[in-house]
Amino acid sequence: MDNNSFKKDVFQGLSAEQKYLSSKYFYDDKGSRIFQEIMQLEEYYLPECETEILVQQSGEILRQIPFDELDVIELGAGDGSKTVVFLEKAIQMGKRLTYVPMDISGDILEANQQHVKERLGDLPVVPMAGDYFVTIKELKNREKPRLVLFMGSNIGNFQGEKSIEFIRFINEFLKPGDFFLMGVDLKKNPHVIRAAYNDEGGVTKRFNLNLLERVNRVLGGDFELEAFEHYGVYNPLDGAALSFLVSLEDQDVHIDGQQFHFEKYETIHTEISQKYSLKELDQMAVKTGFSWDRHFTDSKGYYSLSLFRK
Ligand code: AVI
Repeated sequence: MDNNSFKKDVFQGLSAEQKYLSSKYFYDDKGSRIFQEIMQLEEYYLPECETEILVQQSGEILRQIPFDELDVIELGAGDGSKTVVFLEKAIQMGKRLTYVPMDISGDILEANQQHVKERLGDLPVVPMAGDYFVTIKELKNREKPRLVLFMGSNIGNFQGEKSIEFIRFINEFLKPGDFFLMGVDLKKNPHVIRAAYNDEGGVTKRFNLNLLERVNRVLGGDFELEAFEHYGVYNPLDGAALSFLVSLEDQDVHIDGQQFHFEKYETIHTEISQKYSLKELDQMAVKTGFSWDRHFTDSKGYYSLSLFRK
């Protein structure tokens, strides 16, 4: 991540009437490690639900996709540990796959390749490091049918209409008959959602505060971390789980010669994790140009792998 655009974004966010910092900046090395801890938390139910669906329903999902040959293109693929289950099932069913994992981090893609090699031997893998908005265009001329994967409820972190714009972008990349499979966290008992973003052990708090630590580390800021608190809230009216950092004092913070004032209890908005209903997902499919969709949910009905066909 280049420090100039980080600095520009931080200055812009902290100068706004409602202060904000983009959640994309959570994921430096330390933040990525804390996120791995979050994924292990009792309260953070999402990964377990997604894995359950992949283990139990990959066959059924793949039966909807009538192609013997397929490019499986995964956006934000990470280490691929969950996807392997899906790929393995596809191979067992006799599909001839090429797996194209995309991620901003080249290091994680190496781990991904290793993982896939151990489990699936000679499956052709074409890793692509970089921003997938850019790299995906390099695949335009490939002829095989496509299945794009976007797992982990990452769609929830897009602000407002940005989620629709993103899915439209995927739709435009696909050819008629191609598929898009997306992991989505569903609306449910608000207590369950609230707890997922306010774990007892304070891991989510560390995750959120690491943003300020990163500003201190990379941009030479002087945030006092003890003077800020994590606040996570879920609003059932619009399905948005929001995270904030709350200034516990009237205070000034300096970053590279620039001063930012915080009133006592002023907040910095740091993340949205949007939750959807299945009905909203149906509407989303239509709105973004897909002609068919079907949802595969876990046994508790907490989470969906939603399959859209162009
Ligand atoms: C990566 N993303 C889907 C997570 C989420 O649930 O929105 C990030 C996260 N933030 C706090 N806990 C987890």
